[in-house]
Amino acid sequence: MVERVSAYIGLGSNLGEPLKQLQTAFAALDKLTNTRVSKRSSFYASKPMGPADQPDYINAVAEIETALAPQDLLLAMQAIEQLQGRDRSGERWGPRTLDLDILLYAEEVIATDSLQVPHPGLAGRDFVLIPLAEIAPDVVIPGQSALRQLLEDCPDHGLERLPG
Ligand code: A4P
Ligand code: MG
Repeated sequence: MVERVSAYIGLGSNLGEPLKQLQTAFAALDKLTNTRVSKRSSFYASKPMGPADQPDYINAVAEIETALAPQDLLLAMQAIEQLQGRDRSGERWGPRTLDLDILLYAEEVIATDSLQVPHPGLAGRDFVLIPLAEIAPDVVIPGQSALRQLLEDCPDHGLERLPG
């Protein structure tokens, strides 16, 4: 039995039927080698952070149990983004069919060119913090305040939890 750790993945989409994109991505994460999705948050509609002339986003967070090393997990997630039609040529923070971010990986702090964990955008994003708090209210975020505190300090992107 390979040792597994808990990691948290942020999912976001605002193109090509975002809800379907996220459902497909949850299933794809669950199929990765030595990985399973152990919890999934509700889906949330959110106003775009960044350029305002793009559709609203759907966001969610997954808890996974994985034996993949962080770099391998990143590559596997980029392959899922690719399969779901991700086009990386657009502007920063522009619209996308699927964005998968490693928010947390166990309690590790990673700072390489290609991977920073905890995800550097975590603290300022209610569309990440609120779904994360839904499935892991007491999770430890290395180097940062408690999740509750981050939520209090976070700007409002008009998050709306979708029913079901
Ligand atoms: N990378 C470094 N650390 C990580 C990590 N922890 N997880 C690197 C994933 N990737 C990480 O990412 C660029 C590079 O980040 C990768 O090559 C990887 O090596 P990307 O997915 O190619 O590009 P991106 O996502 O467009 O860039 P960026 O700056 O990460 O965008 P964000 O921060 O993900 O923001 N508004 C709402 N309401 N909801 C959203 O989900 N998302 C964005 C994108 C903008 N506005 C949004 C939302
Ligand atoms: Mg990204």
